[in-house]
Amino acid sequence: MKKSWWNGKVAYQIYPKSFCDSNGDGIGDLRGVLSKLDYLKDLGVDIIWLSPVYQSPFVDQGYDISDYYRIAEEFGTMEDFDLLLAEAGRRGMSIVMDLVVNHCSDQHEWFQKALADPEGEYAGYFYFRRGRDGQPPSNYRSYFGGSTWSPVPGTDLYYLHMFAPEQPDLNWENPVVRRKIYDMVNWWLDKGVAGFRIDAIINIKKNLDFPSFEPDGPDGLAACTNMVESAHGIGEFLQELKRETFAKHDAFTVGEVFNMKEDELAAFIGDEGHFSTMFDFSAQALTFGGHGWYDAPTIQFDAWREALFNAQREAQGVGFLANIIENHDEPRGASRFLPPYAQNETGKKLLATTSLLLRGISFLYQGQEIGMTNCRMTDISQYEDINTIDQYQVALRAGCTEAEALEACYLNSRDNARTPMQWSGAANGGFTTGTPWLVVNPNYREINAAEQAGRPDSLLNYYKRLIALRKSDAYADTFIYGGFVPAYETEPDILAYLRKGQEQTILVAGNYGETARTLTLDGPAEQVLLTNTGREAELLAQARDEGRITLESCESAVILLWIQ
Ligand code: TEU
Ligand code: CA
Repeated sequence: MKKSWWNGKVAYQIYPKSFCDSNGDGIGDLRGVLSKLDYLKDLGVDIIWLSPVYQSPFVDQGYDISDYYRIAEEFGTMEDFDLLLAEAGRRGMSIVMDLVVNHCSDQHEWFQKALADPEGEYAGYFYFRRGRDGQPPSNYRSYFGGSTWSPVPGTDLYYLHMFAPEQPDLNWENPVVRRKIYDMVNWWLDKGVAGFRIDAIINIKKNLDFPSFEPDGPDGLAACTNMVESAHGIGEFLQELKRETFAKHDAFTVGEVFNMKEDELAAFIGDEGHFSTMFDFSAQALTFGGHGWYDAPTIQFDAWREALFNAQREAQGVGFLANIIENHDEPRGASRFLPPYAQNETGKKLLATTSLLLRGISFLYQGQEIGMTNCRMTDISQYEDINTIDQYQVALRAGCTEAEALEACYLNSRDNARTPMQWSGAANGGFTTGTPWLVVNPNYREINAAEQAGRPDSLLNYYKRLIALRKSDAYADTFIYGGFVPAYETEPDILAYLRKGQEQTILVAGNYGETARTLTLDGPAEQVLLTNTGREAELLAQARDEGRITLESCESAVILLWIQ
């Protein structure tokens, strides 16, 4: 596989609205991000991915862009952005932007012009279609509920939106649209951003027949993913995008790819792939399959381990996946993946160890490094997320009580990840001096960055050690380029793997069970590089004396097995 500058980088996702508010208006902003660059550098972060900071009406929190060339007023100015870019660069960190080009905002000039002249040039920037017998062109349910087709006022036309009605889909079949998108991407790359996280990208290729599908819910609609899965040829768009933009700048790109077709992994992330990497959502996908959040399956340990291992095996020799525990669309990983007895710092360190030493590009999401958790709301009105409000209604319509519907949101809501970053034990977790735009999780008094920075055995300090180990001169080559081999797969509760480098084999083992487990080692232990319990010396002694290690409940160990 080709080597690239980003191979060994550690990335950190910032959700700007919830990260740090510099001016007391209750909304995080770019100056707030700027004030935390040293914090991120100290953590070991190389690449900062900013969720959208462009001008937006914020119907979907910035994923509805009304001007790709402007910074949202709420977040600051282009001068603030340029300063952030320069200051990140000065610290050896890069900025990656969010590229949201499946759709724009209905307030974007293009869409406004299209509405003003529904038969004119700008209508061709979108999917305007005639209805069938007074009905929309097809029966797709959008990702946020309701039809994907909304009427174009004053006509018998409908426009397509895979997400909210305020997010009209851009017509990628139109070469003028593609050209304008490429120009915009190059404009940001010329400015000095290192690359992009690419939003909802699988949706850009439509089945232009827009066939209807068998309804799959009480609303009489069918998931719009059916249409995406019946579309072919996305690779042509993505290769052109890469050729016209990313490739010219050696940019780093990470795709948000759901519903990929089988055997397309190499096309997406191989040496000549569309992207540098793409997120491994195989763990998140374990919660799909119900009718909504109210009947979403919960994650079982064995299925989770198998999903992770399969993804790792498939990517090996093909490319790098990007490994995550959580992001702005998911509940908090600590709440989702850890059983009740592991919902503490030791358990969170275990989860961190599993994720960060996998083969691939490590991504952290803001607050993960201090172990932020899901936030219990007492009323649906406390939620801001459009998806959550829809899913609450879906649950009620399916017969859930209000309490049950709220519980489904507590477990699954995207707002779990969007509550403000917990910087300190001060009011509002130190996020703002004003009124925060979204509830602050009341556990900020116990869980916050300031407390953890001052405590050597905190989760935050463990993350620093873990990232430093991953990037250390002695072991980076193994952690970046080494192979992935599952280990102790038949041991209950154990999630373990070997990273096999040219001259090193490193065992990463974690006990997710409630009782201690003993593992017989495959060879002599050279060194115990890290544990989440401070038991490096004990485990090394046991390994040398007995050729095995006993991991306590929720304990993890990283062991250099032998030097060939
Ligand atoms: O998400 C794409 C996407 O498919 C989501 O709807 C995802 O399935 C869902 O959030 C899981 O809970 C991206 C962004 O990450 C998301 O924040 C945006 O709302 C969406 O695109 C539209 O831009
Ligand atoms: Ca602000």
